[in-house]
Amino acid sequence: MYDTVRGWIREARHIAVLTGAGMSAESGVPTFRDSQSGLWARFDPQELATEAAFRAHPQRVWDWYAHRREMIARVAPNAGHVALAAFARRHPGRLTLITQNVDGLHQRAGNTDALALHGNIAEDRWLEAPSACCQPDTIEAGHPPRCPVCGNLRRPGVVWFGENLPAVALEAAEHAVSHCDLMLVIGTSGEVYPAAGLAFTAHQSGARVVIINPEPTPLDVVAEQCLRAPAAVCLPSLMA
Ligand code: BV8
Repeated sequence: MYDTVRGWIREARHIAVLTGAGMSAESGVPTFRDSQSGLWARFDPQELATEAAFRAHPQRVWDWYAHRREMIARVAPNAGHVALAAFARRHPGRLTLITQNVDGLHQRAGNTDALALHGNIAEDRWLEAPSACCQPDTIEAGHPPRCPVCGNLRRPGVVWFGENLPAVALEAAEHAVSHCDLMLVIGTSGEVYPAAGLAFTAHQSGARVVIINPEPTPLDVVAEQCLRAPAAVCLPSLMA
């Protein structure tokens, strides 16, 4: 099975890769499926990762992201991130990396052109459209920080549930999966759309789909091969 997939990778003209939280699991970043640790055990990410939650409880949501940022600042890309970045470097233009992850680990490993469908947790932006008074150098610290003149809040630069994905990244991802001959779907439960839909688009466009995930997912129906293995364990040999 591994030799078959290795052969498909060797022959592929263009490979599209979609990654999810499982890609960062071996870096020590808990996945969304994992029960939230400690303080956050009683909150459901799908409740917290929304604009409504932020407007209703700005401090709680801000502190949840601050907690996740501190944890992500302490971790490093794993062997899986490194293997994908090394392949992309050795074969310029042959691999398009699409990620649902907001942890920036693919970018830190070297995939600086990764299509970050759900944004980046390290970035902030204004909650309301900024006025002339909303200047980066006068932001008042706080939980969340705000404009001292009009009170406009800073919010994490991620895509919340119910928000549209960045159109440029999504279009580039749709294009990549419609024109690839192989798609690797790594470490995602395949439950969040429109990202999960990319696997179906690849399949309908005639690409082979390979899933790398220790567990079954709803996307398995379009997979020609499912490698039941952790990403950091199998990617280094697959992408060699
Ligand atoms: C949208 C950033 C158009 C934030 C994230 C009602 C109203 C509005 C929208 C909807 C609605 N009903 C449905 C929707 C669509 C909704 C959606 O899909 N909901 C789901 C829950 C049904 N989608 C949206 O809202 C999207 N926007 O549709 O806009 C629109 C606009 C208005 C109105 C309607 C539609 C926006 C979705 C983006 C949300 N933001 N992240 C933040 O991070 O705080 S999503 C977030 O959760 C992650 O980014 C990621 O995408 C997702 C978690 O999924 P996974 O990455 O797959 O991770 P998970 O933990 O689930 O699974 C890990 C997997 O790894 C497991 O399978 C496990 O087995 C595996 N694994 C574990 N260890 C390893 C491993 N694999 C390999 N190796 C290992 N070692």
